[in-house]
Amino acid sequence: MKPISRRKLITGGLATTAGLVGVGAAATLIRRAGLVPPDCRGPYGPGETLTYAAQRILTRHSMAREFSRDMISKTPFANEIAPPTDLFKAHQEKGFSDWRLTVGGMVARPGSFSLSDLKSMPMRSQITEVACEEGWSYIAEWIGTPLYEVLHEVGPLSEAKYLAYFSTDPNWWESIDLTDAMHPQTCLTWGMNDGDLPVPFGGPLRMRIPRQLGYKSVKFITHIELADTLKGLGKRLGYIEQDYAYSWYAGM
Ligand SMILES: Nc1nc2c(c(=O)[nH]1)N[C@H]1C(S)=C(S)[C@@H](COP(=O)(O)O)O[C@H]1N2
Ligand SMILES: [Mo]
Repeated sequence: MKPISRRKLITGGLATTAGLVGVGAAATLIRRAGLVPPDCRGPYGPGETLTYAAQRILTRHSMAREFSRDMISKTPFANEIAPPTDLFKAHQEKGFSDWRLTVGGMVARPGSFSLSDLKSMPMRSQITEVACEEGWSYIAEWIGTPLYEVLHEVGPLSEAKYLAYFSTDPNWWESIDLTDAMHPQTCLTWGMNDGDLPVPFGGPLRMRIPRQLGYKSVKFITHIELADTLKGLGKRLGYIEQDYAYSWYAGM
């Protein structure tokens, strides 16, 4: 007998629910359970909902694979990045001593953290893979502050559902839900392979989300915003107004 795939199981489950309680009620249930990704029009929108719902139900607490030290890539490949702005260059000249990460939006205590503030919190080192949607990948050791440590400092309000993160590069920002934000492997990364995080790899501060594709791991992080909706946060996060066709949820 062929084993039933996880995806089929979920498809079947959602369809059965719809059959039992009616399409409208099922849609409400699915939405209430937080299973609709924000770039999708609704529970029955295209594949995105299925992928997201399946991962949320089956893998909420699962971990991205961590590798042994001998599997660290000898020549990690840094994707091309936008030329640094004058402001970034000024920070670079000062060894990033004035770099701040600000955290605002739906939090009880908005905060501003220097790199040394972040480094004084409990840290995590993990050997994980960066996988680009274009097909290449590499493995490196990433050292940083788990995002949940920072969230603990600022106190997310109970209405907060999403977390958007912004960089000095205005074209690159992303968002995740609070499940991924609180995940133990989601880290504000400042070190790589036993050294400071090099600028081509996102130094001085990069969001690493090893459970999702490379484009969610935004480099040069300066600001984090918590919100109950992604509408109105900006062009990239409007439902179908994304600049490019990447899906919002990029779980792997
Ligand atoms: N600020 C910024 N972050 C970014 C990018 C970028 O161009 N600018 N590229 C993204 C993409 S598409 C990928 S696949 C990874 C690549 O990571 P790497 O340069 O460490 O290989 O970074 C992501 N983060
Ligand atoms: Mo990418």
